[in-house]
Amino acid sequence: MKLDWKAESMDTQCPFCSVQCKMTVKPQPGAAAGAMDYITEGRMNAASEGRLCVKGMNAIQHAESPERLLTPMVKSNGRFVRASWEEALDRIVSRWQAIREENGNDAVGVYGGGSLTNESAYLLGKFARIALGTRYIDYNGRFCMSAAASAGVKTFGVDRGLTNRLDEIPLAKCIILAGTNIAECQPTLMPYFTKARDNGAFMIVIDPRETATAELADLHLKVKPGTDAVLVSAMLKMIVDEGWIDEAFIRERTNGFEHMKEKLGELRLDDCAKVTGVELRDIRKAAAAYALAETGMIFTARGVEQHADGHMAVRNYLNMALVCGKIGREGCGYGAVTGQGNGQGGREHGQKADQLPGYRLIENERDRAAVAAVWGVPAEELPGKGVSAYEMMELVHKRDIRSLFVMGSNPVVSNPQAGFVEEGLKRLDFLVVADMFMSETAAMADVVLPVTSYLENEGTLTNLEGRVLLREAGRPAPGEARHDWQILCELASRLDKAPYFSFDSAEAIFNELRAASRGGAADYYGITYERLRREEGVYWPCPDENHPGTPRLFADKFAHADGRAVFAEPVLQPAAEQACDDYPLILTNGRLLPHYLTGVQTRRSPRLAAREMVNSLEIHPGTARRYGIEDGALVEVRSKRGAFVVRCRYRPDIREDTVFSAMHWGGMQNVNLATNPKLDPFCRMPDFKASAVAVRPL
Ligand SMILES: Nc1nc2c(c(=O)[nH]1)N[C@H]1C(S)=C(S)[C@@H](COP(=O)(O)OP(=O)(O)OC[C@H]3O[C@@H](n4cnc5c(=O)[nH]c(N)nc54)[C@H](O)[C@@H]3O)O[C@H]1N2
Ligand SMILES: Nc1nc2c(c(=O)[nH]1)N[C@H]1C(S)=C(S)[C@@H](COP(=O)(O)OP(=O)(O)OC[C@H]3O[C@@H](n4cnc5c(=O)[nH]c(N)nc54)[C@H](O)[C@@H]3O)O[C@H]1N2
Ligand code: SF4
Ligand SMILES: [Mo]
Repeated sequence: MKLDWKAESMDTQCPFCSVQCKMTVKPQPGAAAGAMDYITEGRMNAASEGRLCVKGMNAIQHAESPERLLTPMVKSNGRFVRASWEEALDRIVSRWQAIREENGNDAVGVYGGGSLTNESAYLLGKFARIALGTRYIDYNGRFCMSAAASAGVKTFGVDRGLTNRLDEIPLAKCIILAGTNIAECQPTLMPYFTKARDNGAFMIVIDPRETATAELADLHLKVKPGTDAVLVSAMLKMIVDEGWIDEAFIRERTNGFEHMKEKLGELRLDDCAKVTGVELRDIRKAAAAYALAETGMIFTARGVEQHADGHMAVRNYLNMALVCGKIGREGCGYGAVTGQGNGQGGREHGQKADQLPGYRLIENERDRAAVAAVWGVPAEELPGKGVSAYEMMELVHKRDIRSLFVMGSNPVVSNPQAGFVEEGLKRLDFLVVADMFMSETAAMADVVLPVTSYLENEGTLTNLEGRVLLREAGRPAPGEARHDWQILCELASRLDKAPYFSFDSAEAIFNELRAASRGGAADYYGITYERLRREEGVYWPCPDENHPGTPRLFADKFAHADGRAVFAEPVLQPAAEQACDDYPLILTNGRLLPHYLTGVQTRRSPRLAAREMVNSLEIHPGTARRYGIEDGALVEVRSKRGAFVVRCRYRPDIREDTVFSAMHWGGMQNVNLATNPKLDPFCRMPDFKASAVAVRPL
């Protein structure tokens, strides 16, 4: 359905975070004759309840930006020139064919993103495996909640962001918000938490900084970055030693408690206080408040997860939920607060190195056979497992990967140790980027393909609750921009794989996705566009069209074969890089309210950009003075990997041993020039959030 964009209101969904607020964009006569303005209003729906934050309200500005890419761009003698789609696609395919003939199929890698719709993410996975026949595909979600995802799979047997509905949050009597800054990152969810507090919930925030979210807290544990796993071990020990546990729940619904308890015996609480920088008295207060409350919920996000032990840190938080029996019943649960608009769906349908649609595993014979049957290929033809996002960058650097196809990410800014990544990308024989804008990564490409935005590109996205939503977007594509999935179909057809990619709508792709996910952990089979329109969203798993969907997980059993959840061994030592004489401070990083990820979109939205024009370093005034740094001074922040340059901003409420910078800028302001690429052994998440650094005034 195409709309007369200039005359009619249009319903769509915010292009940014995982809440996926529904919105209506309304045209208004502009100030100048014949000009058009648009206002964006929130639309009633179960997650955002009609609210929008400042990013959603202003998203229209980047979609309308004069910087939108309108034609394919091809590099010639180091400069971009406009090209027709024919030229651009032919050039890509002929270069790929040459590279594959010379170096094998695995010489072409694919790098996706969590902003892509389910349809595009699904098709990108199929494209890598069927059209290119490469094992190398991964996506930016590896940097996002991969630690929580792998932890959920190990502990519960399945990973879905929230185990319960958002509207149960006000029923919780104690809430732990660990490394999650909801007030800036999912602002429209804040009323659920203020309601809980108004209902008498005890609120615990665990963060090295006093964030806007921490203003909610009855108790704020100002943890040292990278030490959550140990902090939680201390809480667990107190809970177990005091007998504040749910014995019946442990007996009937879990495995591994005794082993965990035994390991806790080795923990020395005094050491925990030293390691985490949190006083034992406060740790005990938090443990008691959560364990003794009638109901309770735990939420984690990137502050806990983006570490070399992020997987175990999350598993330890899940240990807390299990030991207290606070999961699977009303007002209880766990939430990995997913990040990107389709961070959840993007991790379910095959963009990940080890994964096939429906959360199936590419190394599992039955899973391979099921998906190969839907795709109509012999299972042996599907490539095996590849490597994680950052490890792909290492292969790029080594020139094992000669060409990269990036769809929906800006990896040169968002990868750890960004200097090394940039060096690698320069060594590629051929870089292709599909984007709406000339991002930092696109600027390095040989061919850039213009794609449609949330106003133009219809498709489904799965929000942080695991609720599948249909984004209806009816505006015609600007210029010659195309949908991501259309580009994949065009390329596949030129690679002689047209029969596997003959889709004429997002809905047609979704119908194949439904079949491919059928019987998998993330089963979408019962979800149809028609249902999504009627019901405004369906929670997976939903195995057939008469199934109501699954708002609350684990009510009777967990997803492991025996129906039980599994305790993890508690962590006794942090894995993070430690401060030393040369690098005496710990750098952590994260987000600011008005910007989104590497800022490609929000820096092009004048009203958002105006709120934070440049990056800065948050530093405690006491610490700053020790290094002779005045408020507002330009500083260099250096780690073993590299340095970035920003102005500093005094922040009396940050830990004195910690500095913080945002991730929304590239170039010399890029915090990732200094971050640590050490990977978590379970999920291959880089150690983004704790790097030893030195800060000096310039
Ligand atoms: N405004 C805005 N909203 C966004 C995004 C955005 O870019 N901008 N991005 C979206 C995406 S993709 C994501 S993944 C989410 C991210 O959402 P969050 O994870 O909430 O965001 P961050 O700011 O990265 O990190 C959260 C907090 O972790 C704290 N922290 C740092 N180190 C540690 C630690 O070791 N332990 C603990 N407990 N806390 C620590 C930081 O101080 C920070 O306040 O937000 C989504 N929403
Ligand atoms: N230091 C540090 N680094 C981090 C993090 C951190 O907390 N600290 N967080 C990590 C996390 S959680 C994440 S999610 C990553 C994200 O980092 P990136 O993957 O780099 O994410 P974006 O900046 O959103 O880049 C997405 C690009 O895709 C484009 N785009 C948007 N929508 C679409 C679409 O529908 N199709 C196509 N083809 N393109 C589109 C945008 O214009 C933009 O250029 O960064 C990670 N890096
Ligand atoms: S950024 Fe997130 S909270 Fe804000 S309007 Fe968009 S989806 Fe909603
Ligand atoms: Mo993310």
